[in-house]
Amino acid sequence: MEVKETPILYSFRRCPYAIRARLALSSANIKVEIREVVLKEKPKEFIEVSASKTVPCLVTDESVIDESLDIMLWALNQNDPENWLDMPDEGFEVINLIEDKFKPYLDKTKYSSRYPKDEFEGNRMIATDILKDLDRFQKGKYFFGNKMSLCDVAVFPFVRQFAFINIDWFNGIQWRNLNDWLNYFLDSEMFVSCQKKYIKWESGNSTVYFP
Ligand SMILES: N[C@@H](CCC(=O)N[C@@H](CS)C(=O)NCC(=O)O)C(=O)O
Repeated sequence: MEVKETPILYSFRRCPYAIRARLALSSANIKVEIREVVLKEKPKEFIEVSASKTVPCLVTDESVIDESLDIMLWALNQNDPENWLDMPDEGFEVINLIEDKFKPYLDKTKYSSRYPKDEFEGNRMIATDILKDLDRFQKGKYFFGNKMSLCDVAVFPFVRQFAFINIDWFNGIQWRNLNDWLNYFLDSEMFVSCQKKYIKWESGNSTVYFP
């Protein structure tokens, strides 16, 4: 019988893309060797293998998967006990909207000191309006009804990041469902167990497995 190597996941605890990759690997119950990358000191092993030099990056004995959504799909296509892939195609449109339209304004709000001061309110408002549309769009407890799907999991880490720029301000908005949805994730065993702290990986460290 062919023995497969344990895949290696280059990850960073706080990165929203890495969070969603870990959530999918954990749901699929796929064990990986986790290597915590400090983005300012990327290890040479990571630089050599990742074309984009971004985390997450999953190295299997067959390929290198450099995009978080591809890592999620790779994991869930092998094992999807919670049926996250059971989602209308519209889910991918929502994921794209968050990555392409929301993320730039999330960054401009979060890292506002890098941008002109007078643009802060406008940038934050653009990001908030996108989330308000999503809030109206939500069809139940989750985006597509009462069952969690890939879309919820792929989008959650970005909404979380935006909310915690100023959680009091975020909580002050009259959300229809989005705040309950966010809190559900934040309090879930699933998320908490994906946010364990790991020390920075260096060649020669003993192997750490996730989940
Ligand atoms: N499209 C990539 C984006 C990943 C990404 O941008 N990750 C950030 C961290 S949140 C990163 O590694 N940035 C590289 C750097 O800061 O040097 C994915 O979905 O995996």
